[in-house]
Amino acid sequence: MRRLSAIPAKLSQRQAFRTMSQEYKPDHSLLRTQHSNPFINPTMSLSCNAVSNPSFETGTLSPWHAPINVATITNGSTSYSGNYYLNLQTAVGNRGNTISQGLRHLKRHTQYKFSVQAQLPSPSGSEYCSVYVYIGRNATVGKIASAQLFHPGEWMEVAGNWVPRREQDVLSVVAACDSEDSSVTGNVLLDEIVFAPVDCYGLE
Ligand SMILES: [Ca+2]
Repeated sequence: MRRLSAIPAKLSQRQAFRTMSQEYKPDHSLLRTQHSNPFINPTMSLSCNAVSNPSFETGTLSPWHAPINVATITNGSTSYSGNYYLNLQTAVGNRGNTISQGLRHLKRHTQYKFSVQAQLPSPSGSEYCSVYVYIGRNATVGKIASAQLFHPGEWMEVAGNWVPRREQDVLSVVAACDSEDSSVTGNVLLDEIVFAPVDCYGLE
């Protein structure tokens, strides 16, 4: 008798849960504020970030382009997010090396936010290194962000804003290091490169 009476009780709990599930509608405005970092929400990252292989988690450089033998994808606990990061060697004469990739389906007249995590590996033979980011062919006209890195072993966000003028364009990230001995090359670590409309961050 007890078992018979228990079964309807369980059924009614299930029915109640089903009803609650059907009535539950996620609040997307809440989702945006809570997940301001698009990497916390994989769905948002896919729909928002215009950058492919943004955190180098494929373990390869593609579809980023770089000069031969200066861009190394590394696996280790140093990474800012995921398992991999990019180790970009800078050029002699205190000059920069660049990674770039073509972006598609950009929304014109829409405010985008760019950010990249950058770090000087320790030890560093350079006085400081810098990161410079631009869109298109002209590094001056297309400048999005720049920053100087002074403190080895710390990830630092380099961020800026941009309004795309074309649906397709090229994103370039340059790393250069400054040393008294200009024959020395430096290294800058890069990870989690995001270029996404600001409304994806819940900033609108
Ligand atoms: Ca990563």
